[in-house]
Amino acid sequence: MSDNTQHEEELSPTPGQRVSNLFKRNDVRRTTVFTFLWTALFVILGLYIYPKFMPEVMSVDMKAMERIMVAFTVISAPIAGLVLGITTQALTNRHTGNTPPPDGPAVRTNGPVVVVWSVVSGLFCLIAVVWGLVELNTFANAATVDERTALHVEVVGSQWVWSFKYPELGVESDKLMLPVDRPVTFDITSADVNHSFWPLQLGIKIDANRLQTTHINTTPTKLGRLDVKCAELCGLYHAYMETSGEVMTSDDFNNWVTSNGGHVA
Ligand SMILES: [Cu+2]
Repeated sequence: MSDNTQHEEELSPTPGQRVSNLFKRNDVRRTTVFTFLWTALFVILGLYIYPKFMPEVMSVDMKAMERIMVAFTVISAPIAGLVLGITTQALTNRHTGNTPPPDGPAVRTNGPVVVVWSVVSGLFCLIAVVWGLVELNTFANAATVDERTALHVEVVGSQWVWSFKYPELGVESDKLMLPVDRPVTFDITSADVNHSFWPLQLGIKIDANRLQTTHINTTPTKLGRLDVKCAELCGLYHAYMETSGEVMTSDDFNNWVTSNGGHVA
């Protein structure tokens, strides 16, 4: 071993020292504080504020959708927090004067830091994948209904309206009326171009294709207003291709059926 190598080994800091040296830098400390503040803000927004702006939860599917939105916002909060933390530090600490700005070693060459961010962001991705698969299973279970007892609704999308037919009850409507707590099987098709059937509060969405029937099941679990939109760009008035509906009690639903000329099974 040459004298030169020995000298370098004595000087080269351990990984722990490199991290603690990094945190002696004022800019790194400020960035860390900003990162924590931004992360906390996004965690609070994700947990308490965003769900208030989402459609009301009226089925198991929509509950799963809400959990996914909340979980993914919280998981991504530290990443957004770090980016905005660095940005805030850079924008609030402008260098003035004629001297060149102070510069330290680049963070990207700091081994421990690189390992930490790779492992941590890898873990976030893994959690997101596992969480997504678990919720997919929730959707699969919620979609399993007994089709003999389920209410059948035939949905037709056309430029630019939705129509709903209840074959067992002899009723047709341009509003989506459903009884609460009864499984529903939707049979969906299109009269012209491709559309996508999206009753927001039920947390389901499926293509409505010409010459083809797609199926999706769910069970409304809460009384209230439904909004139905088209989620596939389908022409000039796509944005206006929407209607409303209601999840009602079984008695109210039967009344609606009979008052519209249908018969209750
Ligand atoms: Cu459409």
